[in-house]
Amino acid sequence: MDSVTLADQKILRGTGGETHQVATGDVPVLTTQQGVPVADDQNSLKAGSRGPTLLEDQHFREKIFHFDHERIPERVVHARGFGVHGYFENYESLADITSADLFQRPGEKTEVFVRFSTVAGNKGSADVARDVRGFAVKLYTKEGNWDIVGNNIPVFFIQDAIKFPDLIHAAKQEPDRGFPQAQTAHDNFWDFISLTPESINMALWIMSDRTIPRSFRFMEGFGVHTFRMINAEGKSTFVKFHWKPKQGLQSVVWNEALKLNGADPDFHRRDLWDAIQMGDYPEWELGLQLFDEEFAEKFEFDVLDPTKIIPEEDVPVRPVGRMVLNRTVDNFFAETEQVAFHTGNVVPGIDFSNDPLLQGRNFSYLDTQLKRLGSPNFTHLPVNAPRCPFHHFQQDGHMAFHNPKGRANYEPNSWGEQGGPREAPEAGFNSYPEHIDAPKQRVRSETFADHYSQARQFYLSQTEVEREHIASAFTFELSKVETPEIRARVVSHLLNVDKGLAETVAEKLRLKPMPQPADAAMPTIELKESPKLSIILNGPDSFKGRKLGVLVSDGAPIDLLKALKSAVEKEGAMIEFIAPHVGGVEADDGTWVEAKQMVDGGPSVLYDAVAVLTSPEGAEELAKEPTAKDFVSDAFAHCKFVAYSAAATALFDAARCDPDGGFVELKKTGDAAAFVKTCRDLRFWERSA
Ligand code: HDD
Repeated sequence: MDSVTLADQKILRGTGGETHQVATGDVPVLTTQQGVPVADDQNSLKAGSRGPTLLEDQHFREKIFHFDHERIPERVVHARGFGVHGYFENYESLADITSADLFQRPGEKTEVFVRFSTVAGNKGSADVARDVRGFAVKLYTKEGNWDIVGNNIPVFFIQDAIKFPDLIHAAKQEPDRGFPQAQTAHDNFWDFISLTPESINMALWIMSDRTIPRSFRFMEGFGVHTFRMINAEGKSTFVKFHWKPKQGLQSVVWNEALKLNGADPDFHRRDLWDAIQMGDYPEWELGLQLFDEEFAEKFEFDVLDPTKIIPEEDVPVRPVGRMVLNRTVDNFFAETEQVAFHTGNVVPGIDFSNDPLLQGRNFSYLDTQLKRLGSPNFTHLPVNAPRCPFHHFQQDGHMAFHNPKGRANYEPNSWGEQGGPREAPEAGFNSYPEHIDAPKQRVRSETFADHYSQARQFYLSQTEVEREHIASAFTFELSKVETPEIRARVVSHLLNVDKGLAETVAEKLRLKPMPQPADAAMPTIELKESPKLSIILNGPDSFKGRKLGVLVSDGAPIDLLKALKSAVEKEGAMIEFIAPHVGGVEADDGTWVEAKQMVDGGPSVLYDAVAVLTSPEGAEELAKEPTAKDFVSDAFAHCKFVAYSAAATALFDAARCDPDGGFVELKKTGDAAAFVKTCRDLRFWERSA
């Protein structure tokens, strides 16, 4: 419904003083769900002005009835998510590899819907929890919907889907107490991990900064499993899917994450919303790692094992198209809540591998949608419906919108052209006819048995700073584990990954005595480092899409302020002013500078870099504000770059910050552009050394 402005309305006062906004002109009339015009939406029907409410009040009853049923079950995992629309654009024809229609024509655009999510937290939890991020993409192709239901980490905790309920039970709130919410720093989670050696590679990934991304825009996505691509001749090529952000990779630091969750629990969704509203559309390239049976045979690990990667240095990622996210939803519930992804949704030309986790997922997703959305007709909801024509004989059920016309609702039938849709043996979806001749058994393949080598490779591929963060994350999480035996068991696994890492964690925990290394089915092998696994080594080459927060006071130097604003905007970045009063400040030439945030509500954790532009009197005022001091000392602690006008040093003194190489004094307007260039490095990591 269009918004109603006061000018459109006639306002009447009821006898109790309540406001009646009465429809006039083009403003639509409020109706019941049956379309009956409503005369009074302020008062229920009563016997007399003070009498009991009457049962015959149909409008009241319908309104309350509907309200009582507004909630649907939240997703059992990935409950907290944020969805947006966009498109995928194909670079070149991939007809030699796959017959999938969307990859046939260069420049072809396919509509997409993407839902990013956290895994463990409930719907109302905070965005920057340490957690894996879901990265689910629905591609509405001309031959049906294809869902790549991935994560921002290319490996998973478990090898067989039968363990998924145990993993998730252990990760979510403990059942007797109902907490902790949205965090893995508790006994049950680490108990499960320490008893499940196959999860150790993933444990290294989740203790890295990958699980505290700066934004959805700055993280990779992965299909995780090996899939197949099948071409028109029926030839199969194995494939792993990658989404590479053109914005580069970026994460926050842990102390920042803790503060962010208080300052803005919606930090990630707000970031994506703001970027799209401003026309700064995030982009990812779809990359394929393509390989054949021969490679699969000789690779050190089983390509069906979802706890392993194939290093990009071994099989390069081939960019085949780009995805642009350019439209926010019209309605969160209708789209983000009701969207239903399913790994089983593939199109002709794409097929599954025998990865046991993928096979299990293919069973789970349909089931969960029925529970959550309440009807097998969830595909009729606009966000889930294919954009291409569809014809089938599935009918009836709750909320059926698409029951076909005509007499035939079965197949085969002899009704000729009126008899409805028919099969397409060639063009239709055909499974790859893989030959299988094997005994039925409950076993784990021996080719899945090496649980530590890739964990070691991941750890050694990180920069020094990132390794420290991993050690600190393990220490933090295990410090919240109350049972010493569980802490020791985790460290016993780390001993098989890297002795130095295990010793650092043990020391920080004051764990004594040092446990023995965990029993391993296979010795850890030395793999070559893979620089692509580091976030810092794959950061952006510009400050574009990032945000500078400028703390200003009355008397702020207007020339520097303007120079900074123009340099930031020239880079394609955002700038926000933070002031002691949200109304703004008066700059040194009398110009009024509007603030976006009051300093209490705009801590420096919300920004990628900060500046302090003030006058001597202004700095003195700021120095009395605890939140202004925190603004500076947090930026310092989080290794952010800081620009400042000379007077700001009084605030730095009050905040006990010693300006170092990451502090840039703006002496003249020309220094602003140089500062923004410095910010391309995102952090002054030397400070953390
Ligand atoms: Fe899953 C949701 C990703 C393993 C069962 N999963 C869900 C979502 C993502 C993933 C991104 C949210 C989709 C959305 O935004 O609506 N899941 C993964 C990845 C996995 C994985 C990358 C491992 C590689 N999942 C996995 C297993 C099972 C499930 C092994 C069960 C056997 N996942 C579900 C589910 C969910 C789900 C219960 C909950 C809500 C939903 O499906 O729609 O069916």
